[in-house]
Amino acid sequence: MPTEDYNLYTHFQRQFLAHADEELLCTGDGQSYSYSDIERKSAQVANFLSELGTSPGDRITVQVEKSPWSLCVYLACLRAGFVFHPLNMAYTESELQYFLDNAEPSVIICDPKHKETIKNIAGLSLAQKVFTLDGTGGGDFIEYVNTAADAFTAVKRGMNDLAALLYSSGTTGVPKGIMLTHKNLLRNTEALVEAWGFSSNDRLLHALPIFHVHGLFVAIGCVLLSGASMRWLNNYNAEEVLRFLPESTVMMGVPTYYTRLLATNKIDTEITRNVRVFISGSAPLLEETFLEFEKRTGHRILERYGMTETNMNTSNPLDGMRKPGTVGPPLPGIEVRITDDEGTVVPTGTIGNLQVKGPNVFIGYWKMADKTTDDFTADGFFNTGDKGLIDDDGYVSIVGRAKDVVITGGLNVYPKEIELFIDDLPDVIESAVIGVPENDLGEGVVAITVPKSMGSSSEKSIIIACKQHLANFKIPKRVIFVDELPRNTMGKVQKNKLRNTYQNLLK
Ligand code: MCA
Repeated sequence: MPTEDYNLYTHFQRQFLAHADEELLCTGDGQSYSYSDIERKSAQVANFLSELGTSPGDRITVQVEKSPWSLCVYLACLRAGFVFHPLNMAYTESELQYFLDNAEPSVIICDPKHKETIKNIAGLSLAQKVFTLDGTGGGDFIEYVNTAADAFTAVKRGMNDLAALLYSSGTTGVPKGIMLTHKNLLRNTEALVEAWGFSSNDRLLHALPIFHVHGLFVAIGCVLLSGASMRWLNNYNAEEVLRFLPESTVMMGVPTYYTRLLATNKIDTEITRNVRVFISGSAPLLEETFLEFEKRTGHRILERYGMTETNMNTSNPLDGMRKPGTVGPPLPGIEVRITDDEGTVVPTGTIGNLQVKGPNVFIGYWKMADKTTDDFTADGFFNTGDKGLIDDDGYVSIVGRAKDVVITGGLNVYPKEIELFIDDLPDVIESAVIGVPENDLGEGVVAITVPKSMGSSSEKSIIIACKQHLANFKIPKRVIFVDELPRNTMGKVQKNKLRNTYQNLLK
């Protein structure tokens, strides 16, 4: 019996053929690319990378600005079976060192301004396979790619073949590589296209970065599996979004995108008249944002819930009741359950540990077999580390986190990573990093620090030191000095107390 081909690109291909001459994307400055333009360019990238000797399963590390060409690199990796390894542009040299050592890529594509740094990190064996690509299609990569053939037959992929490796910093301070297969991405995208009613009539306003699940797999996936088109903005800017809302039928974003729209006086029923659904995720959407957005536009934002390890798990319905403060029922084919700390499923309405099982769930952490075993139950559920409950209607609410993590502007920051760095600074005894409410980003990172002696260190010097080693979104917005950290009888820092004390610090 022939086995199923899970290559995600092969499943997109139907739309590439059906809509060959139609627009797939248009940039903010009006450059239009048809489905066949992107099909041919991504074939050239796949051919060029293959000619370098890259084989299916090899990692391709990509740290570049969002552009039509960066989309082609992603699609080329899918087509050729390479493992796409995207990196946030904000990562610093020391962070990059870890990712490159751990992922062991065969090829690195980076922005021209990072080339020398990355070549040094990559070392001699890889240095000749470092190519440059900037946000306008400049750099040596495209010069090489332009000479490659523009047809490529996608390789067949089995159910466990990797499509992407995405890193998430962990509670221990060490980032983990999350192994996502073609099957994970395919099954989740199919579920989302169905749940959100995507069709070739849709035009998505795409302002998200494409180095995370939200902008990469959810947004691009829904468009390419349904034959839709997108307005492709390099980053989020409320004025630009307002400019293109009238032509859009769907917008996806983190809650900050919606609070920033509300902060303008221009978001109303008229400008959103063609939008059929606004989707929010990656961070909790405050009920007040939901209600204010409905008041101003008539739209009830559809909130859904996912994580890098699982892509999307639950979604409020397209048709039917969207309940603010909930993330909706599980998507078809996905099981969600709430358990107590012993692993027993708790009754409806009870708060507990949120666990997930389904074809969307990743196959494990890269080179971390023990960590993988720890995070799965004996019956195959993934322990998300989120605390939640399921109500009588089957709607899931996320009510807290078992893991110590801050979500700022839709990005996860693990306090341990920042504490380890600050604690190592010469004038610091110890620190506790917390998230506190912040109007724009939802939560902001704050470092409560015990100095060797009061006045030996300054807020500014700690922030400057952090900026040299940590990506910009991890930098504390404030550093507060205290004589000692509050601890319980076991000696554990009481972060709840700190969060209470400083709850108004960034408001
Ligand atoms: C930038 N800064 C941030 C953030 N982004 N600080 C904290 N949190 C952030 N997210 C810093 C900048 O370095 C700068 O620092 C200062 O804040 C102001 O920058 P600004 O230019 O205003 O920021 P921005 O460019 O407007 O970016 C904010 C943003 C952006 C639009 C919210 O971070 C964004 O697009 N976030 C979306 C992230 C995303 O795609 N998440 C999905 C993850 P300074 O002033 O010192 O220079 S995927 C996921 O979570 C899953 C699985 C899911 O369910 O979706």
